[in-house]
Amino acid sequence: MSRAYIALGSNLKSPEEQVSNALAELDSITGTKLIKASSLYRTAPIGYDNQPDFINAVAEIETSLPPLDLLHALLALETTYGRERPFPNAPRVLDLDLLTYEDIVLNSETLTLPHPRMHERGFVMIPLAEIAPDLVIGQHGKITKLAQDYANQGVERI
Ligand code: PH2
Ligand code: MG
Ligand code: MG
Repeated sequence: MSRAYIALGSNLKSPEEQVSNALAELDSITGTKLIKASSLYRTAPIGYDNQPDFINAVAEIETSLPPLDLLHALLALETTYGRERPFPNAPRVLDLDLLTYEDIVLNSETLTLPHPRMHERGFVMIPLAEIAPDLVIGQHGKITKLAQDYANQGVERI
């Protein structure tokens, strides 16, 4: 089994429910077990401002799926929740991002590991610090240290 971390986000159609339901459903992905879930966080939108606040969380899973199969299972789950992609960073019912998979470093067209923007996003780093303070992200370093830098990004634990 391999350990991976997933970021969850929603800002449409009862976001708290979408994220809570999706956290539980990670456990129903083939060969995959939910190990830990963070609290839910209400977060200010980053990247495209003119949209509702998000609910974000992160999860630790163990899986027997290789990285690309896991990615496709996550995208399939987004689709069953009604995810649409009208433009980059658009509001969404559910976003599931693969953050890390063991300590694999990968740069392919379909998947980059670790997630290339995770270390600069408070809505990822702060929930991740809650469940995996000692995790190290490649050259960016330890989560607890990274999370401190984003304490003022409008991330509120709920
Ligand atoms: N996701 C993005 C872009 N901006 N902002 C917040 N607060 N939460 C997100 O999940 C989020 C975002 C791209 O996936
Ligand atoms: Mg995302
Ligand atoms: Mg995504």
